[in-house]
Amino acid sequence: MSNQFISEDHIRDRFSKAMSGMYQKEVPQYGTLLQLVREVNQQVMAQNPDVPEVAQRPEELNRLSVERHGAIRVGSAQELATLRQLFAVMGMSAVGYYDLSAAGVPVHSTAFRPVTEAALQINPFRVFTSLLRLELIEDAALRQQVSDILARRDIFTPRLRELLNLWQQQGGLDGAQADEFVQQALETFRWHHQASVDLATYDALLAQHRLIADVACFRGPHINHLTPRTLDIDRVQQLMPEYGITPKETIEGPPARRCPILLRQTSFKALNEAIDFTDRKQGTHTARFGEIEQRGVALTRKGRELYDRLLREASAEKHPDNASHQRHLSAVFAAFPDDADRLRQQQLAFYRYRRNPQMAAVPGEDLEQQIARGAVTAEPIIYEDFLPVSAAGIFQSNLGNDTQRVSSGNPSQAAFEQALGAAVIDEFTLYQQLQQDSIDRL
Ligand code: OOG
Ligand code: NI
Repeated sequence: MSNQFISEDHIRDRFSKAMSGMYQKEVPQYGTLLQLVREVNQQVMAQNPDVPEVAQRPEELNRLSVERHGAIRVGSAQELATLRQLFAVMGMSAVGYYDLSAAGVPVHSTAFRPVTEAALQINPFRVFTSLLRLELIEDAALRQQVSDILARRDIFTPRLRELLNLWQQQGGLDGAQADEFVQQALETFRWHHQASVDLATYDALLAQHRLIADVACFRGPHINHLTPRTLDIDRVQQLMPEYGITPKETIEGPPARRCPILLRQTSFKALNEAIDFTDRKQGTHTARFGEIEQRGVALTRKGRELYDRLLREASAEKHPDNASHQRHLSAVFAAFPDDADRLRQQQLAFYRYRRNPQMAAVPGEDLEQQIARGAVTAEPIIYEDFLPVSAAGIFQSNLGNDTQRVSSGNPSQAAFEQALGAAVIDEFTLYQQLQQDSIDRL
């Protein structure tokens, strides 16, 4: 029986491709961005055959061409909890907790993503998922209105709910059911030209916070961006205007380095799209954009503390244009070691260790001695998660400069997990485990 089931990884692969197809149709500028990223990735690989992202692992090439992340924002605990089940069908678990209220955005978030090495290799598709924090809306009447609107909608199709039950009963989905699941799941992420409220309600929520209007005024949590992975984000940022795309002013995250760390991101500005309201009035809504990312090595807690400290230090000085922002960042990040030996020896970053089959092991040698002799290689473990300060920067650039900020609530991982119906996985534990597994295999 169970061998008729399609693996979770392949359902995820189909879903991420279907989602990318849908988003290219809905937002043609995203298709242009994909084309630009493909061209730049090809140039980088042609000019620099030993670019670390691919030279060390040819199988990374498959990953690079399918890799995407996306983001959605939901309004209630029930919606979040059902999403957890939906993503479980595709082998995606909630990893990490991100408090965005610290940056004036009334949400907290997690990333649904695959967690095993094998699953990440097939397709690392992730969905950054935010839950509106109604308690941060100060106006009590408005808070009640939003919660009433949200209580009236169902963001999942009836057939999707049936398929989720079937998956639970059977322990999997066969080929036809998997295809149907992908189609039904896609409906949750689709754009709606029609709002579920009248224009006056939309305007009132917009005035409270743009994000509240985005979450509450539509039938579903439209996917608001998709993000391919590039091998040269500085080049793509520079080329965007030539392709008719307006980039966000600055690239988020660490500066360019010889050994890339964590995650660098930039996006194009959200489009202003025509909306029909329930009172037949016309208006517009600004939500959907495109983004690119470049990923580097995952940092240990110690490395992450250093990153956070340097980023804070750098933020004391504002540089609105990207070139001077990057120069300033590079100067501050001179304090972050930039060679693999020091990153490893100071336990700042995670590595995957492999034995060189051509060289014999020498008894009594420690790991660093084996690496120095070339008997063991250390390759960076790629960071698969997100960065709250960068995420806030992406949110802000798409909410417009007139955005009202909410007072920063306390981060509340416990409340988030209660809504989710499960604990989120700690990302550091995952990377530590991958590194340890590779050491054990030596
Ligand atoms: C999510 C923004 C965060 C990222 O890549 O950091 C994000 C959103 O705008 O809903 O996607
Ligand atoms: Ni993103």
